[in-house]
Amino acid sequence: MPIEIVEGDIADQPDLDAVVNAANAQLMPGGGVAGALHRAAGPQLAEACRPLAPIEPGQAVVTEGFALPNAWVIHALGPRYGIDNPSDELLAAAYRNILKAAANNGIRSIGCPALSAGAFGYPLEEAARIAVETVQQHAPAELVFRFVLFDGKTKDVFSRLVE
Ligand code: AR6
Repeated sequence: MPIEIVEGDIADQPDLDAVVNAANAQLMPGGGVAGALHRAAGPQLAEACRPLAPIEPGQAVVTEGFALPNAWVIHALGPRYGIDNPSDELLAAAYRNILKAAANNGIRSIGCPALSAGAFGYPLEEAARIAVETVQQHAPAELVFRFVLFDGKTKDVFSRLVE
């Protein structure tokens, strides 16, 4: 299963079935990825999220994509580093639950940011290692999985791990 690594905006990946939101527990618009996706999807996304919240660290839930170019959004809650413990297991669980959500909804291609590596404070190298290892171990061969990373440094760290 080839993992794709690109530098870009998670809200601008029109060729994929689903994008992953680095959500908060309330599934509401926030900063970072959640802000970008809710802005691009429009207010219907928050309405669709409301009955699904709150979620626990490591969980993932699915909604439509509304005004996004993607049919689906998989909302995953990463751990707040050092606060939601054990952070490494919860981060791996989030990626496994993204893959489960994809399988349950017939999703064949996914764009995904670096969960927990922004506002939630996870050290980049560690967050990237868990992300890449978990996806490599658990993604089915036919799934397209694209890490969409916001800056060159993050992209370089992920690229090195995938090689
Ligand atoms: N596209 C791709 N990656 C992005 C984008 C984007 N448009 N914007 C930021 N990143 P974060 P978290 C990168 O903070 O750490 C929110 O406020 C960013 O540089 O979005 O899981 C929520 O409401 C970083 O590498 O997610 C939650 O409260 C990575 O995406 C909280 O932040 C994740 O950054 C979630 O924190």
